Amino acid sequence: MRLSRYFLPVLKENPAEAQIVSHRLMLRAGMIKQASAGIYSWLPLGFKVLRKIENIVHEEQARAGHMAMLMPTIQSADLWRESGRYDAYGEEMLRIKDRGGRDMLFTPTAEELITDIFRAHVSSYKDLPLTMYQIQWKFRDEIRPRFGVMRGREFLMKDGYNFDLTKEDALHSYHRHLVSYLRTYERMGLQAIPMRADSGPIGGEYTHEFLVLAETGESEVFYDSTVTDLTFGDREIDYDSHQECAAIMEEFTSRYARTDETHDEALFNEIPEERRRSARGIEVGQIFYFGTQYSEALGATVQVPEGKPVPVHMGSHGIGVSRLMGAIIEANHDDKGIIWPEGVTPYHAGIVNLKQGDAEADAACEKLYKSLTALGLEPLYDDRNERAGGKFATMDLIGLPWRITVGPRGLKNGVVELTSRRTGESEEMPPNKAVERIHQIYSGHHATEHVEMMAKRSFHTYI
Ligand code: 5CA
Repeated sequence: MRLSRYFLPVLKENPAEAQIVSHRLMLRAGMIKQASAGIYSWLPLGFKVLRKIENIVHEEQARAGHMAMLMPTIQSADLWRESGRYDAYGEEMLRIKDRGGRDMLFTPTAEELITDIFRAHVSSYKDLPLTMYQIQWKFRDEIRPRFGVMRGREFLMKDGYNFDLTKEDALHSYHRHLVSYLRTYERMGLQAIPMRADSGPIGGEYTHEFLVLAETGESEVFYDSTVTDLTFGDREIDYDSHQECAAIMEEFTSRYARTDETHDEALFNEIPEERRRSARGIEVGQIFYFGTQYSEALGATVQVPEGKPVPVHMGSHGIGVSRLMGAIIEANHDDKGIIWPEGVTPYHAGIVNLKQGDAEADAACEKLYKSLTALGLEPLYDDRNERAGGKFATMDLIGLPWRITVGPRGLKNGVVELTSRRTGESEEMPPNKAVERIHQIYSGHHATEHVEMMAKRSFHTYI
């Protein structure tokens, strides 16, 4: 992409309405524009990052054996009356009437609709286990939408639903989700800690929230400081193994880590004092096991070899896809702007031409652009007729992790400059070396990883 043709409405001034840094930076970097309270348009740069986040979610869901599908945003109230949640959900639900006077609603979550699909098509225990998910817009009429995409009214959520024959199988699904979420967040450069939480209007006996520690987080959390030493890394795991998933669950949830809703002061005080922490966190996901609550209400049963049909055990699992963008920025920025982790960066590298119009500099930039593109990478080339300071400020603000600076002086010596946005360190090298380095850096994050993974798991495909 060439910046001269890109739609990047960068703001010079700090927008007064933004109270936290991620909201401020997303507005300043021209990523989003508010349409009305808690409802945003996603401009090209913001949309690109949103797609990157979605892709990581899709890839990790596929790895865990879950199928992607898509349900409508507008649903009939009838199903929600059957489950009893039409009245129970309260003011957060946006209720709509169609021209025939029928009660409709904009989905805040989709347990009812997925259960309806299940009961229409699944009748035998042989079709279990089954896990499907979607990434779809949700609407919750929050009293206080704030902090930009962090607490929106319209927001993008990954919501997944599992159907199992027994409680034991459903707990395996719960553990499998926990493991896949750990991987998902780490690939986005985030440490999200699973914490015992309260189930709220979704209901159910088991639930964990995933929290990214940040001063601007809306949740108050309490934890044993040793939980922050845990990382999942690139270990291989067999998602079909109950045992392996349960062991990871145990490893990541046995230490004290709770949100304020479930906080237990007496238990907390059993941790040595120097390890007790209270902090703020951003909730980027939540997993639930709720047994047969919805399947009984909606009649989602399966025939078993002996006896009467039995209600299936269910769970649901959410990731705040649009909220994640705010969380990633809260955790990765400095006073000049955003610093994207490589896994979600909108463009892999910026190319800054210090002297646009200089034949040699222009030619070197074009060559870099073509070489990077040929390797499957996406460069963003600042080919505008602007002074160097302005170009650097834009690159720093939009936060691409790597910048190649090209100028006539360096080219005389056969070099360009490669700069890391995170450390600020620069190194001079020949252009082809810079291309090689960037290629190397991203090879671990490359799409082929997904292709290889899909080839290994043959029992379903997604998209
Ligand atoms: N049905 C379940 C799981 S599929 C569910 O709705 N869970 S939830 O209520 O916890 O939402 C899932 C995730 O969506 C949350 O962890 C949070 O990251 C995100 N989320 C919830 N409300 C908002 C909001 N108003 N703005 C942005 N993200 C939100």
